[in-house]
Amino acid sequence: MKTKEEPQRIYLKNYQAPHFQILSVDLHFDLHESKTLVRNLMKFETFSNQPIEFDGLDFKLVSVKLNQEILNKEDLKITDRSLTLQTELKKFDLEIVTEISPETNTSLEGLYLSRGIFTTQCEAQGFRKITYFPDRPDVMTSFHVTIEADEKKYPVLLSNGDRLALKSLGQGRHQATWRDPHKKPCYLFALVAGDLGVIQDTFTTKSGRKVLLEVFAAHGLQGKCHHALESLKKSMAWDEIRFGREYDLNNYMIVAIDDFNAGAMENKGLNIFNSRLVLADPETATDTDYHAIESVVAHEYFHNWTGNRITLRDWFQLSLKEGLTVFRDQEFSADMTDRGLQRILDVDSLRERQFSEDASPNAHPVRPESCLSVDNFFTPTIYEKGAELIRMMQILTGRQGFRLGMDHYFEKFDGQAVTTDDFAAAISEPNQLDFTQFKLWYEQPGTPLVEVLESFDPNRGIYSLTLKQSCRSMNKHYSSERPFYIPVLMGLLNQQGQEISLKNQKIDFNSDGEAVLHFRQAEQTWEFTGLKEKPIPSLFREFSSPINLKWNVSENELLTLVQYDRDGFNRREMSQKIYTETILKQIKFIESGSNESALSSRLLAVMISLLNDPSMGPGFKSKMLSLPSDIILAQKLDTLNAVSLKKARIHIISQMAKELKSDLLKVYQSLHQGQNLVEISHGAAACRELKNLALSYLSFLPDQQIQNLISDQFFSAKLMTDKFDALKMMLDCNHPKTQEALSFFEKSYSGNALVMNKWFQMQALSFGDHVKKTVEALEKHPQFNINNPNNVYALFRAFGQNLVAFHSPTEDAYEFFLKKIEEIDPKNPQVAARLCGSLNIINKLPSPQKEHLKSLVQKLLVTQKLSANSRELLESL
Ligand code: HT7
Ligand code: ZN
Repeated sequence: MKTKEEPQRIYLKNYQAPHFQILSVDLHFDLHESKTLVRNLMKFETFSNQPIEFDGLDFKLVSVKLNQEILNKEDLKITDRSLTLQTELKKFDLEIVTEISPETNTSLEGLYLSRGIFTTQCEAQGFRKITYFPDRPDVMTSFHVTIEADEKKYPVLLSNGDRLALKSLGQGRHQATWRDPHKKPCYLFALVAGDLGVIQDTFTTKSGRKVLLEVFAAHGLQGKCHHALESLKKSMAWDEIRFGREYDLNNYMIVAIDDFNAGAMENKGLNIFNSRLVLADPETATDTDYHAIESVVAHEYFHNWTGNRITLRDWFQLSLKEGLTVFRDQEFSADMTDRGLQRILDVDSLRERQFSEDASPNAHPVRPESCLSVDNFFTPTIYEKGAELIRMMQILTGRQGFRLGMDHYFEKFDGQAVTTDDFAAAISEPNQLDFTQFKLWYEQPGTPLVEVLESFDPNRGIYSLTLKQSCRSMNKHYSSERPFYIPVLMGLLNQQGQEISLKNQKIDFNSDGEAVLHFRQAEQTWEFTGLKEKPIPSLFREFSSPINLKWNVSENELLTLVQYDRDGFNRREMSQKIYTETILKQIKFIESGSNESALSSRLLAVMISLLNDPSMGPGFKSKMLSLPSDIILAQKLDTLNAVSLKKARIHIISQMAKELKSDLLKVYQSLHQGQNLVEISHGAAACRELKNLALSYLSFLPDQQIQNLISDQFFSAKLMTDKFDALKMMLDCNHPKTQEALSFFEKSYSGNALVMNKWFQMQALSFGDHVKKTVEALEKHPQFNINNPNNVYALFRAFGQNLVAFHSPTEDAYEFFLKKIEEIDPKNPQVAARLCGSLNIINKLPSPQKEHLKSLVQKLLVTQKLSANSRELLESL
């Protein structure tokens, strides 16, 4: 009988290096759906007599042998989560046999079955569901793997590294052996066995290694794998040029799996992907899907150096690999598409996902100090804010200096398990910078608020710019009181919008020649001399730091920046500032019962000139004209009143549509033709984005001509983007043909799970009415399966992210939503925990909604046996 052990909170400060080494591990899998036997032979060397602790969970222990002698289970300390061995031996072999049941593993961690394919997911702590092992990233070893399985059902048998042999064993079974020449932690172990189709290609590295590239998917889907394969080749070439990183194995495999908790996993040489991030063709994938596939394939590939060759000392260092690899994939996407547009996309995503988290009770530092569940570390803060910290380092060192630092990092730490401090030291050393204060970004949670104060002395021609910083930690375990080191990329414009040279000013320029203010104190002032008139500052160009800006500036100056700033990011940023202020003002009008409109004629005039500007590309134009999302707007509100927010948005868009109708129509009609209707390319995608934005604004007009344009686009679309966007518009504006179009879509794509998810998701995210009722009905749809993470994310998570519908006081959606968490949690804690994120906004809800949600959460915490994953996130609320 195993002792019961509750999950324990773990602390960074308690880290202890292992007192042993595993020289090699030999794993033998005898694969059967309901009863798989795993033989695990580890060669140990120890440096002390302390006991060795092995993690293990949810399997049956069959036997333990020490140097081939069977150990009695009574001689070992065994709990339901660990096994402890005490031995005096310094070098020994330990063989452990376990029995697992992949077919009943609904957690999708460890070894499980997805649509008849055996697959693994070991990050963060899934390996402990396969066998007893010190499941920690600083235990790196050489893996040798043997897989035995039914020859017919599982003709393809894959693991990491080089395949040494594939042979028949008779009686319908066969066996493959694999050896990974690189040492790795067990979270990077992978195994796949199934009847899979494959496409192949090769890539020759800069030193002449010919690498076989393979993308595997269920039979018949090979035609949808080409974009992923092309993306892989581009990533391999890019990493050689930009960071001098070359691939280090003879083959690189990607496998598409339908049941997968996250997006993809960077297992050494054998990446496992959620099929939604591999499969694409023009009729079923949107432009956004194509872009996501390219960037995630790149992300996983880049992990080969940032994560796999150099890995983590402990899970608190997760951002060492994730923040850095997100930064690398963002840079790759910038080079593959358009640098300015990519930055806008990345910052929008940061604001929506990470800023919301940082303002919530579940805020945490980029390097957290404690946790209950390691799985909860895979957050926008660790990933996206982590990437911003790397980007700030690059601003401080300049691009060349950053490359020197990266080269130094790879050289110094290759093959090791290290920390974010090691990384910062590696970047600072060749650049002779002191990152002591900068590292507070890793320790303090929260988004700093930077307040701008300006003054101009016309007699002396001196402009003074004062910046004040403050930061609130929403998490009681951390303080954010110490001032951050904030790099401010900036410029000054004269009142006509021309750039003023800063050459003779007393400020710093980084090695890329960009003016950068080193803002390190709570309050700091810079003086700019020799000026004839008050300049207009352009601050935080390229969004040089992840902060919120408080700047009381006239609409005139803002509009000058919108029209003339040479920094494209800030042009768009200032347009967002104006739209945000306009919608917030509209909310105030609505709540005070006024009929006034907050949309100024000056703003409308600028929008018309933007729409008609022939020098501006369609991609940038659509970013300049798009309104901030509800999630971003909610960050500026003390209280989220869903009804006023909806009314304000409808009012502003309807007004815009009315005033800009002919210009919007002209844009739509000029772009809704030719190659834009059939071509998959970044250029055509940008045209589609702009024309569909224009049409979506027009959709708010009660106008038969517009309604016809939308339904014509839907029924005649050749590409999924056009079909999807048109259907979304129909749903959002209660178009009379919405039901007909929904049924048509459903019939057309019935059986295609990835497209059906789009159908579920767009209904759950709809701006229209009665969303909760729709979600409840869709849950019973024959193609909805609550055990499939993509289905759950498409329907329930999307609903939770639909601020207006989810928090509408008449909908009473919370009880329904918490029931779903309760239902999913025992089957798949990771998926349930991802739903909890929607509740982070709790403190912005008006009474009595807030109290109602709080009491439902308390009820769930008290009465239910929740996983550590969900418990940790709900307890903070
Ligand atoms: N490193 C991968 C993380 C991941 C993951 C985390 C928790 C649960 C399931 C998971 N599957 C993959 C993804 C990445 O960042 O590349
Ligand atoms: Zn990653």
